[in-house]
Amino acid sequence: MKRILTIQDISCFGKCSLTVALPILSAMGIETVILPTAVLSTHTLFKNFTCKDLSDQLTPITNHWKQEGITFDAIYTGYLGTEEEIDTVIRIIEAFRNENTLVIVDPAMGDNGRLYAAFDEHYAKQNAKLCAVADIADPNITEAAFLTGLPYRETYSEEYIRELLLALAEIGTQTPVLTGVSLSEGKTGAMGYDAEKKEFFHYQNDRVPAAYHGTGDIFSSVLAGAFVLGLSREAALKIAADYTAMTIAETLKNPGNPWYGVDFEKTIPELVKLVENAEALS
Ligand code: PXL
Repeated sequence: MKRILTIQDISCFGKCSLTVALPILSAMGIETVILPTAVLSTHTLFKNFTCKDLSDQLTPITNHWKQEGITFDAIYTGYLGTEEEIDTVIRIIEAFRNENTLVIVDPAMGDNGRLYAAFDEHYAKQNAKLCAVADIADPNITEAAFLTGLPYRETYSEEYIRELLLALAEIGTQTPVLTGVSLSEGKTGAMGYDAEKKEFFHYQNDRVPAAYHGTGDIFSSVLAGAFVLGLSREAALKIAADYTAMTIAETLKNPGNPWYGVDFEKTIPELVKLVENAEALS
């Protein structure tokens, strides 16, 4: 069984980061090791959330794993809180990486043209250092603009998306994947660039008319899982985008749907089928 280490916070309530990554990756048949960077009462879109930083635990925990000879097929990082934490995470990646380890970075820090309240441009620059060591990094357009210094555009052409992807590859990411990319009316999806082969690839599905918190974490977790399972880059984009769209559609069916996250739990059996079908085709 493949083994992945995922490094992100635990938002106890709110369906994001580790409470999404762990069930999704487990459902995909991957042994999932967690390294929690902080414990929050909720994610940061709630008011008055509590936060206990666990940064000082990261090195002792990973030192213990080293002593035990524990290794990983992949390392997947999500929301991180501080610049120092990013430095520590880069050191952990360096300590555990070998030539076969896949490193997947979701540089979660903003959306809709703005950084989340906790972050500034300096943090974004630091996040670019993490993306520089990634095999795959999957920012949204906002994050990509902050990572590369290119302007953020709400309406754009395919050329702009290609420009962002090339700039991300320039930073050092082997295969950048841009999320939330709409290249035609009523469609949304993702576009990637394989810097080694110099090839662009993309996948679009029908846009489900709703935006929910936590969907970026769902997309990234499935994308990470798909790459770890060895699916092709096209199949990885498709399964991540299709599952994310499915969870949003399922959430919309629920009249009392939660504003703080999506009902991804209901579609886990579909995820298992998507993985089985993709594996049978590859
Ligand atoms: O979904 C990304 C995320 C993860 N963790 C925390 C967050 C957010 C986004 O706001 O606040 C704590």
